[in-house]
Amino acid sequence: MSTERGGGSGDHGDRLPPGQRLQRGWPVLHYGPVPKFRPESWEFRVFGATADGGKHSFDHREFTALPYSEVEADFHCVTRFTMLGSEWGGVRTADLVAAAPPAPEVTHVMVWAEYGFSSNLRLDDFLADRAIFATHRNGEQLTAEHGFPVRLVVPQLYAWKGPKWVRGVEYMTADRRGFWEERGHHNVGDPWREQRYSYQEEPGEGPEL
Ligand SMILES: Nc1nc2c(c(=O)[nH]1)N[C@H]1C(S)=C(S)[C@@H](COP(=O)(O)O)O[C@H]1N2
Ligand SMILES: [Mo]
Repeated sequence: MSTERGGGSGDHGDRLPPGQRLQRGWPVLHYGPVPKFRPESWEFRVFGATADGGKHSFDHREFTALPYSEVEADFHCVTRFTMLGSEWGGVRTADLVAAAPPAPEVTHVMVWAEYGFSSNLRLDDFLADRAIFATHRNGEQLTAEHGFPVRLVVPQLYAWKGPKWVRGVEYMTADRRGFWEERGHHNVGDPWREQRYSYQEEPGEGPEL
């Protein structure tokens, strides 16, 4: 007789989305090389449909002067590992947006990272309470492999929706697919609905492929 529940989720079952398993430690996962951080030329740009029609740019000192917050959240990778209970420190997306507001017509954002990596999000998902441009995890500065100096964490979506080495946000008045969303991954990416692949998309969940 076995008392184990499906997926071997143990007593964390209620925090494990379907098809995920617990991971101890924090794997490194990305496409391409780890970029080198150059503090003199680094800037975080906010562009596209901004409220004032202009581009906003923060150098590293200006970015780190934005309000600092901490949020507790889990991390779900579409390759099926879940890391529970990290404390992420950094700039909440809401605080960045307050510093560089979007036009009222904005419905989606594209978050841009080094080497042209990108991920698209609905504005509501991007502005979720615990969505944060993380610079720290559990009190320690992010390492280069995990996205130093800044990576996005959107806890209610699969982790590919959180680019590492973020360099900017584009405000959009219509949806457009990012890097993985163009390459077979679901446009929305809700792990609780197991939205892993683009073929699972229902009408209205993503732009045509
Ligand atoms: N710039 C960039 N960010 C990225 C990726 C990538 O390939 N490039 N991969 C994503 C994926 S698929 C995952 S699961 C997480 C992994 O983050 P980690 O390496 O810190 O665990 O980063 C996301 N952010
Ligand atoms: Mo992933």
